[in-house]
Amino acid sequence: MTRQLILAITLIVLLFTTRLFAEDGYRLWLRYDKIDNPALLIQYKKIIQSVSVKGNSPTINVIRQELKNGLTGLLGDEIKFADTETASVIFIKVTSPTLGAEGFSIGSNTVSGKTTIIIKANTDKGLLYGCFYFLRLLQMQQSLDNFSIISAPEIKLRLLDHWDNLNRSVERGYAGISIWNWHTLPDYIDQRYIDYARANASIGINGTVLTNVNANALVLTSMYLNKVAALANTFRPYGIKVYLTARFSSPIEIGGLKTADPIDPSVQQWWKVKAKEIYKLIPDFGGFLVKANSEGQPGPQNYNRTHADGANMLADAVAPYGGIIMWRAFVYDVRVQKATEDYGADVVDKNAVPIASADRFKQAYEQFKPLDGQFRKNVLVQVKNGPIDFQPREPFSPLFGAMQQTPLMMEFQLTQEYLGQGTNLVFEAPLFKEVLNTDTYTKGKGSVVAKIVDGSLYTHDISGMAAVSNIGNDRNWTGNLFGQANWYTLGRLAWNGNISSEQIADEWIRQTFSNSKIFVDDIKELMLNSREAMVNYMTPLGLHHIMANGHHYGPAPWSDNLPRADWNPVYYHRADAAGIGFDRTATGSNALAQYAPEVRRLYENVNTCDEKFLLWFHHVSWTHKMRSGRTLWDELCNKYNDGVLGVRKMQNTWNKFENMVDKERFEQVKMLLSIQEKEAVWWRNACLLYFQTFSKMEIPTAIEKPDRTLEYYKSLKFPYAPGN
Ligand code: GCW
Repeated sequence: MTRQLILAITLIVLLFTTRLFAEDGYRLWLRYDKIDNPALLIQYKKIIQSVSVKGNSPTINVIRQELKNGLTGLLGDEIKFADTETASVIFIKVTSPTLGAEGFSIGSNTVSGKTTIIIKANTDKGLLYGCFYFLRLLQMQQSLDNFSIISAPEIKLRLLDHWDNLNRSVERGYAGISIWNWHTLPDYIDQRYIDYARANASIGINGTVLTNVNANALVLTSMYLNKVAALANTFRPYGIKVYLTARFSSPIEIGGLKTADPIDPSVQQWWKVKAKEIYKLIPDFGGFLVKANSEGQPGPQNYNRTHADGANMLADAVAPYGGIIMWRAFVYDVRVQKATEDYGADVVDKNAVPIASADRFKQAYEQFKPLDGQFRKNVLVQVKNGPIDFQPREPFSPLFGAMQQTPLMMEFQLTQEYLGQGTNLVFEAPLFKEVLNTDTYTKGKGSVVAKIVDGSLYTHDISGMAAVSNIGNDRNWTGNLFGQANWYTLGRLAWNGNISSEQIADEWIRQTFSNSKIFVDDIKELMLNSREAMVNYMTPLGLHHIMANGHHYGPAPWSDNLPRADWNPVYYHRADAAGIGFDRTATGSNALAQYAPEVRRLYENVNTCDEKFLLWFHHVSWTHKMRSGRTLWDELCNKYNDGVLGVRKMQNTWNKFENMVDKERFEQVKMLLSIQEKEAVWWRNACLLYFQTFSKMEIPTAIEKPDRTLEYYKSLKFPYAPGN
């Protein structure tokens, strides 16, 4: 073959593969394709002729690079850089008390026909956020005429929590394996690390916890710390700090000590020396996230010490360097569980006696509320949004508002462990907003969760919002393309808690797919309804925790064989001949007493309780009359069916746009929606058939009859379901 021929073939192959991969979702919401509105493009080109960005710090260089890629892509011509005097888009460092360390202002000004856009910030990082905001305006095809915006984040720590293990498996991960390739670090810097940092910076995320809360002490050894430092160096120009999870028993496992008792001076010293080592490698290391005395993880209670003792010991170790400790409140009663002596495995004591009267709902509050005021200034207690565990719908955790002297950090879950995992399209913004907007009444009316989390209600200097990552090494990062919208949501909500779900969806759709009005309107509606559809086909009317054991994939309300009573679905739904639901009023576990009286009153009466939460708080008779006039049983059947219909509606909407979405992404979403439809039917049928064995009532005739038996659904097994 001649050289020319080889070249030609190579070119064709290249062309073909670039087209093939052109729209595989890798570019997330930073696609920077040429503006497809010719009139607007002419306007933009007229305004944006050259850009000025002074200085050459690593962050400033990142800004220049992003503008070069972004503007060149969006406008279709190579963008020019010029000096401040002549440029039409100008980035300037200023000294402004309103902008803080991360905020920016951006505005346009037209003088005698010439428009100038000015982006100001106190810091390089503020300019970086301003740069991404500017690019977003263009991607969303917004007008650049006379606008002026000031934007600064409400929450200080805006974090992704990766549940990534050192062997690259991801706990509850449904998007491939971990993007951290520990084996080739520190020398090999995958382009993904950089694109990860760009994506996060573009939505204001400023920290990443690299490792699983079910922690491995090895990450604190010097070999791994060097790898962590390489990631920290890569992320630093993008304003992103790294954090690690700290296994409480590390002094024993990698330090050769006999104990990890937080009051023991040798243990305290070990952590101090470890912190010194870390900060030498990573001067801006963020700090530690800790899961202790929870689900078999070791912690201070192994030594009869409190969570505060444990957190404070670590806090003292990182304090000299400005580090923080995020101590998780995801704990439930350890009396039924004990860790093994060598701390090596998560072991449940099978002989321990389940405490029948205890309610897992109450246990985090019972353990943490008494410790309020005992934590060091650099400790945040990280609380999951609800009292149980990231269910499709939970009331807010009663800890919000109860620990007024401690900064409480929000923990959401992006990865869809309980929300249909990798196959289901569920836009989570409405779930997060529902919690943030809920009034705790702990300091009178208006004491919404959002104000507790951002530190404004009880005046805390540090504040944080984290979410368990849904990112893996799948080409499109999140497995399900719409999972990207949930990642996007975390950044936007942590920056500005007032932004609506609708706006978040709108921004994401325009940048990820198209600015076409009909497309944006319809897909927005699809996204906004997706969470309620899922609640309906999985856990309507306040049902919760009725999924399969272990991998949590699919329904198993019948499940009752796990060693801890409070791991079993039957513990949560309590269905019997009389009715269904968990009585958490004064006649039951009285968990409602953990809320302010105003909240308690909202839920304590079975006749006035918001039906969305009914079975969270009441054991309700099958014939109880619902607001619709139906019996509880009929309502349950209808809700389950509505969920299925909701998914079918999503399918119809999506299918309308075959010609407006590139083939690869269109087909992917279409196939996943069809899996989601089957799974919704599965949930509905399995749950109704099972609950029917108690209600002994007919499924209303208007509702599709289950085409399989309960035995069939019970027999389904998924030994290799992912994420477990
Ligand atoms: O949601 C549950 C998960 C566990 C997880 C735990 C936690 C990391 O099933 O996989 O462990 O919560 O949040 O600690």
